[in-house]
This record gives sequence, structure tokens and C-alpha cells, in this order.
Amino acid sequence: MASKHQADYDVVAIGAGFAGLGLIHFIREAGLSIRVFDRASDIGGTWTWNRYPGAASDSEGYYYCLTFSKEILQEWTWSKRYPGWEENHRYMHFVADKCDMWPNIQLNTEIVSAEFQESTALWLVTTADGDTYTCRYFISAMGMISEPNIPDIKGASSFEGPCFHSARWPQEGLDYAGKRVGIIGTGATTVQMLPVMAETAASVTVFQRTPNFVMPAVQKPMTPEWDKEIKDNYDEILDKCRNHVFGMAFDSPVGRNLADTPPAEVQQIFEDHWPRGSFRFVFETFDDLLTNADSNLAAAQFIAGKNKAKVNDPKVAEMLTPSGYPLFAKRPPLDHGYFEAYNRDNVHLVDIKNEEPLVEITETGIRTTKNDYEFDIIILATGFKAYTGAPEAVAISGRNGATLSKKWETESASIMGVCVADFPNLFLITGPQAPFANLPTSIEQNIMWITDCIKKMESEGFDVCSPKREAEEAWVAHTAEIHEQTLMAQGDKVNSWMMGANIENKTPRVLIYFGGAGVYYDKLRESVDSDFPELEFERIEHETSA
Ligand code: NA7
Repeated sequence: MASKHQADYDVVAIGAGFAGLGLIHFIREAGLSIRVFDRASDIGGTWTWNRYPGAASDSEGYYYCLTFSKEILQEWTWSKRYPGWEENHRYMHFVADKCDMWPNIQLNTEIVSAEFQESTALWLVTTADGDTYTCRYFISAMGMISEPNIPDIKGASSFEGPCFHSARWPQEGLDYAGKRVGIIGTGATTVQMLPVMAETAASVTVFQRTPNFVMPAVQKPMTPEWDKEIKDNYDEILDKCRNHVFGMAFDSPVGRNLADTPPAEVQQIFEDHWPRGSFRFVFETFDDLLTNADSNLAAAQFIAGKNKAKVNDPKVAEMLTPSGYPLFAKRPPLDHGYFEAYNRDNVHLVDIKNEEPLVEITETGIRTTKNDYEFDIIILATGFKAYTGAPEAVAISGRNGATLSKKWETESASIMGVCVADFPNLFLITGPQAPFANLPTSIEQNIMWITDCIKKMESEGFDVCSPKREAEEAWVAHTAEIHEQTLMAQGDKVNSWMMGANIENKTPRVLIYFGGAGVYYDKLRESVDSDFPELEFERIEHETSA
């Protein structure tokens, strides 16, 4: 009888963060074997690599988590509103222990290439040590903001002290107390890191190119009452995430546009919401802040005014004030004391865009066109190659020699961010042209679609699923059309990673589906319900055995 080509595993995935753990749950539940590889020495993904002081989720912890187990949702208690990396890490260990996931995880193992083999319809993956494994389905669970963007700064290797990217924080920790620290970049990472480091470092000097619209986080401890309220209402909370435009448990839309609201009332609504903290300020005030330029400007001015008032030195306050681009053209960070940190004597801000451009890194520090700054430690908080960077860094080759990096040279095309034409039996979790949303929500929705697809193939005896080119073209066109209608389309003006515009020598492109995460999750469901019209399913000839 005809027997299928044997694979080492049904599924091989790279990445043991939220996506890898979620996959282990769903794939095992489907009765299939899975191995998750990670080059890190521990599980945790983002929360293993980003160990910088102050690293925390900007989503509130009680919905920034995996939701497949109601038992875990009830058993795990967050200590605060925005858990830090240590707590996120502990949570992931709790999930892995509780669900006995460790046998499916292989750490300290970097996958360097993956190749689709036409004759067997298996993927062949190769590790850095030269070991090879075959699988029927190959999945990128590497995260959409995980591959560091390390700019080509002259002299970077000449610095005599530690100089590293913020997402390559020394795993053993870094003693920066009493040291002079230079930080390049002012994105969400630096906004979190600066206030904590400034407390014990001798000095922290921040090199800024573009100031951000920063909103208050308003960290607070979990209380027994709040914990009970969350656990009593988890179904409703998850339902909110499932339907929200950014996958968050927010009360929106609010049914009110700023454009139709009298100015005095607008200010009052902003004032009322500002102290509540989180991205709620954007989503629970007015529904037109990301689509109407005037409404956006009013919110932007309010935010800038509030932040400016926190900084004592008027010149520094001015330097920290963003202008010339809309709120959300860059991803706004959340504030845990960022602006107040600049009121300390040991914190300095250098404007490397308008006043003294960065020239080079020297043996002893950073040279600008005007000054030489001496440091003991330099941190490159310079962001990430979002969405495509991690899969591009692995040599992934599909049909007829197609590679992801070549395919995405000018346009980062996919079907709903989960699969790519020319790459059969390859799935991505939060790949390009998926929404930017509360990640665990999107991750689980993606995993459910992928698992349903695999289940169909297994139960109907298919060997290959090939994403259809016309379906990919349709998704690319749809995503671009929506993108154009939002103010985020101006991200190319300000190096936004949301358009890949932060990467030197790379053409800005549409990287994110902005039609709403809830709408997108519906589309994934519709695809399953209509038997995956985006994919072509095939059987191949199998060897005959006695
Ligand atoms: P971001 O938000 O991409 O910020 C990177 C920062 O690094 C930003 O201020 C950049 O300035 C700056 N940068 C990048 N390249 C250079 C060079 N060559 N010279 C000087 N400054 C540079 O990354 P984060 O790590 O802070 O946050 C990443 C996301 O992870 C965050 O949005 C969350 O979703 C989680 P620029 O703005 O381009 O002028």
C-alpha cells in the first residue's frame, strides 16, 4: 500500500515564546508531533532576550497571555498591571510546566536553514551544528519584533566596554551601577529603560533622532479585588480582545468622534482619560483619532502638552516634543517616568538629528559633530527588523529555489500574514501583513487557523498545501488599500518600523493590516469555514510498500 514519507516530526517550529508554547498546545491536541527549537537557553522569546531594566509589556498582563486553558487563566495571578520581563518569564515557565511542554522543546539550537523538498513534500531543517530534521509542516513562531536592527555605525566594534543591542542584553545581567551609560535611540525600549537605569548609573546620556508621542502607563499593583473581578469576567475580557481593533480588552468603539465633539468637551474627555493610562487613551476617548487628521492632531497636541509640562528644562522639554507627524505613525511608547528622568542631574539628552549628528563610536565613547562623550557602556536601543526580519534571517527556501528574503525584497507579501505563495506547508505566526495587535491574541488566532488547516490535510490525506498566488495578490492589495486610508501610512516620513522604514537601504512598505484585528480574526474564521479557499491542496505519489 502507499505509505507517506516519514518525517521526524509532523511540525517543526522555531521560537519558544508565546507562539511556540501555543503551538505545542494546539498541535498536540490535534494528535500530531511537534518540536519547537530555540537558539536561546530558555523559553520566553521576547522576554528572554529583552532583559533590560524596566522591560515590561505595554499590554495589561491579564490579557497579554495565552488563553487556551481556562484553568491557567484562573490559577495564574499577575502581580501588577504591566508585568516585567521576569514575571512574564515566570508565567511562561508556569505554562510549560503545567502543560508538560518541555519534552517538545529543544533549546540552545539555532535553525539556520529550511528547505522544502518537492519529491517528499517534507521540509528539511538544518541546525547551526549541522543536525537535520524533517517535518511535514514548518512554522515560524519567531515573533514579529525579534530580529535586532543594528545600524552600521562607524567604529562600533572599536568601543572598549560593553556595546550591545537592547534585545541582546547580557543573560547574566549587567552591572551598570556607578557607570556612565550611553543609549542610542528613544523608542519604547529606552522609554522603559531610562528611568530605571538613571536611578543607579553614574550618568545616562540619550542620543535622540526622533521624539515620540508617549502616553502614561500608570502602573499599579494587582489587588485581590481586581484579580477577582478579572477572573470572574474572563470570558467577557477575552471576547473584548477577540473583537477589538488592536486585540486589546478595551471598551471601544466608544461611538463618539472627536470631529463631532465641542472643543471644551474634547479637552474634558482627554483630561478624564489621561490618568487612566495605557493605550486606552487612544481607543476609549474617540473613534476617529487614527483616521481623521484634525482629530489626531488634537490628541497629539494634548499628549505633547502634558509631557512637556513634566520636564523642568524648557530646552530639553522642547527637544522631547514630537512634531511633524501624526500620533501612531510611530508606535507610541508607554511612560513609567521617562520625562521626569530628564529632570535628574545625571541624565542628558543629545539631539543627533538637528544639533549634533552622530559621527562614530570610538574606543571610549560616542563622537558627534560637536562633542566626544565618554562611556563605560553603550546600548544600541535601535529597534527591530519588524515582521520579516526573523524569517529572513533563516535561509528558508520554498518551491523552485524561492527564498523569503528575495521574495520580500520590495514588497512583504503574504496571505493574512500566515502563509506565502511559493512556500508550501510553511506557516507564519504574525507574519507580514497581519495586524499589529496585542500579540498573544493574534498568535492564538493564527495558531487556530494553522492547526485547522493541518487537521484538514491530515484527515483528508493531503500532502501539500500551496498558497494561491491570486489570493496573495488580493490580500496585498486589500491591505494596501486600507493602509492608505489611515494616518499610519505616514510612517515612512519618520522611520517607522511599522512600515519597515527604520531599516537602512530598505524600501518602506505596507507591513501591517490595519483593517482591525477583530475583522482580521473573522476573516481567518471565514477561511476555515469555507475550507481554505486561499490554498490549493495536493496529494503526491508515494512509494509503494508491501
Ligand atoms: P524603536 O521603537 O524602533 O526605536 C528605535 C530607536 O532607535 C528610535 O528612536 C530610532 O530613531 C533609533 N535609531 C535607529 N537607528 C538609529 C541610528 N542609526 N542612529 C540613531 N538612532 C537610531 O525600537 P524599540 O526597541 O524602542 O521598540 C521596539 C518595539 O518593540 C516597540 O514599538 C514595541 O512594540 C516593542 P528614529 O525614530 O528612527 O529616528
